[in-house]
Amino acid sequence: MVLVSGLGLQHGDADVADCSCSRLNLTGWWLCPGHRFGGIVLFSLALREKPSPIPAELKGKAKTGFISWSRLHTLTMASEKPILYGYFRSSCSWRVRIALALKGISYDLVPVSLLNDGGQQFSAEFKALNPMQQVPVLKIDGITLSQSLAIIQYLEDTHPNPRLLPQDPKKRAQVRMIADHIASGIQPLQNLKVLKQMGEKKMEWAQTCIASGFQALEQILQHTAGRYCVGDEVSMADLCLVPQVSNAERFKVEMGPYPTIIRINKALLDLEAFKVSHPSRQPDTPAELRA
Ligand SMILES: N[C@@H](CCC(=O)N[C@@H](CS)C(=O)NCC(=O)O)C(=O)O
Repeated sequence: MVLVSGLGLQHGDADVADCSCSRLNLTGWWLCPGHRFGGIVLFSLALREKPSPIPAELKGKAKTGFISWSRLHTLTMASEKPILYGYFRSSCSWRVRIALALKGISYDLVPVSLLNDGGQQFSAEFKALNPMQQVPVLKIDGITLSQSLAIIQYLEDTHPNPRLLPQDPKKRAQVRMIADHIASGIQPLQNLKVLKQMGEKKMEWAQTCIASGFQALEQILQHTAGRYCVGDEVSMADLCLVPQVSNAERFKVEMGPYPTIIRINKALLDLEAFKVSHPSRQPDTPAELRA
């Protein structure tokens, strides 16, 4: 018997349900919906062997069925630990680190220094992973994803707890609005690539972009915020807010005019997932910037 756990299976997963109809080489499986990751699968190595009896502790909770070798391969691929290619100070990498921490997904980190070696994001090896030459990149479940919001959305779809997008369509749209406000309307304007073009004016440019984005955001948050950006639940909007405030502080933006942003940021930084993912606590954080 081989025990494979943490596969991200969902109870009622159509793929898994279909497996029982497969006419290919079969192996036994059990699906336990109570498991933290949604399922435990136990494989028998013998072909066309009947599934072994369900252990007493899984009786009533587990299902039995069959699975094809090709599906077994897919599931086994899916069981590999995700790999995050990121940089300690990258705000977009931090968004993804917070999501991984909140959802309790362990991962391996491959640091990509945006400064060393003229920028490791420009290496041929990294360009093969992300032609856009930006972090973060997440290798997960046999696919390679870039774009932090797309990554977070995938994590949300595959690991729905805790929820980062509210179920209510209006709140959900507000979360996306704020996330896009930061991810499309502020961060790209003060990205490293742009700042390099600005030369000596980079500080002034970054301050102007962040300040104008924050002025608008402050007004928006006055309508949407509770304890956090949208109501009282942590959402994808909050995952964008905290790293952006950190950038604002780095570029010495005067934060006085944004009391709501300051309040929400402070509340979020008290949460463990935001602490462990903080740039001052990453494996690639230089000693002088460590908390
Ligand atoms: N829209 C992308 C933006 C990614 C991005 O701008 N990453 C920055 C770090 S936060 C980067 O890799 N910059 C490298 C460069 O400018 O050369 C996302 O959300 O992931």
